[in-house]
Amino acid sequence: MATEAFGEEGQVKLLGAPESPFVLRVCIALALKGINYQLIPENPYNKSELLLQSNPVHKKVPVLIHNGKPVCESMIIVQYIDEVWGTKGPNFMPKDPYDRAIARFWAAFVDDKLLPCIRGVFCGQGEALHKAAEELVTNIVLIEEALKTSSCFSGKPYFGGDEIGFLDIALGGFLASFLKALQKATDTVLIDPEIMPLLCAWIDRFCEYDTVKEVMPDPAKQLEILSAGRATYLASLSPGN
Ligand SMILES: N[C@@H](CCC(=O)N[C@@H](CS)C(=O)NCC(=O)O)C(=O)O
Ligand SMILES: *[C@@H]1O[C@H](CO)[C@@H](O)[C@H](O)[C@H]1NC(C)=O
Repeated sequence: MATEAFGEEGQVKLLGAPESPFVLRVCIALALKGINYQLIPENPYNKSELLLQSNPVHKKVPVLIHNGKPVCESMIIVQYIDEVWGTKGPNFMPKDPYDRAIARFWAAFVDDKLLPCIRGVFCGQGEALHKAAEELVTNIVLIEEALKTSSCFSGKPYFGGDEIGFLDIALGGFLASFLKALQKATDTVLIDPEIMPLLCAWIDRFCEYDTVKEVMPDPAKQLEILSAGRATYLASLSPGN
C-alpha cells in the first residue's frame, strides 16, 4: 500500500526522475518542506498517458499532481510548494519585496540565458560545443559577480540568505549535479574554481546540506543517463536518420 503518498499533505505525485535538473528542483523543494510523495519516472521516448493528460501543453516533466490536480513548470511548482506548505520548512521566497524581485530575476536568468548555453553544450560537437561552453562560462561568471557585489547575496551562505531559497533551488538543480556530469561527458570545464570561487564554495555548501544530499542523483548514474541521452541525440543527426 502506498500509504506514504497520502499523508496529511494530501496525495502528492511527481512525474519525472531527479536525474532531470528540472525535476531535481522539485525534489529539493519537497524534501526541504518534508513532504512525502510518490515519484513516477517517465520515459522521454514513450510518455505515459498520465503525463500527456497532465501537461498537454508542453508534455514535459516535472509535473506535480496534488490531490489529482496537475501543476507544470519546475519553478512554478517550487513556488506552489512554498505557498501550499508555507508553514513547513524554510520559506523559499525572501521576505523583502526587493530581495524577492532579485531572486526571481536571477532564476529567470538561469532558464533564459544559462539553459540555451547548456543545451548548446549538450547538443554540440567541435567548434559549436566550445563556443557554447565559452558562452555558458561567461554567463555563469555573471552570477559569480552578483554573489560578490549584490547586497542580497554577498556574505551570506545561500542565495536565500541563511537558508536555501528560490534561487538556490533554481540554480542547484543544474550547477550542483547536472553540469558536473556535463563537464565529464563533453570534456569541458564549465565550473571553474579559478574564476568562480564564491559559486564553487556555494555549490559545496549546497551539496553538503543534509536534506539536499538525500535527493541529489548519484553522479555515476547521472553521467550514464546524460551520456546516453547525448549519444542518442548525436546519432539522430547522422545521415541515414
Ligand atoms: N521549462 C520546463 C522545462 C522542463 C523540461 O525541459 N523537461 C525535460 C526533461 S529534462 C523533458 O520533459 N523533456 C521531454 C521532451 O522534451 O520531450 C520546466 O522548468 O519544468
Ligand atoms: C510504451 O509504454 C507503454 C506503457 O506505458 C507500453 O505498454 C508500451 O509497450 C511502450 N511502448 C514502447 C514502444 O516501448
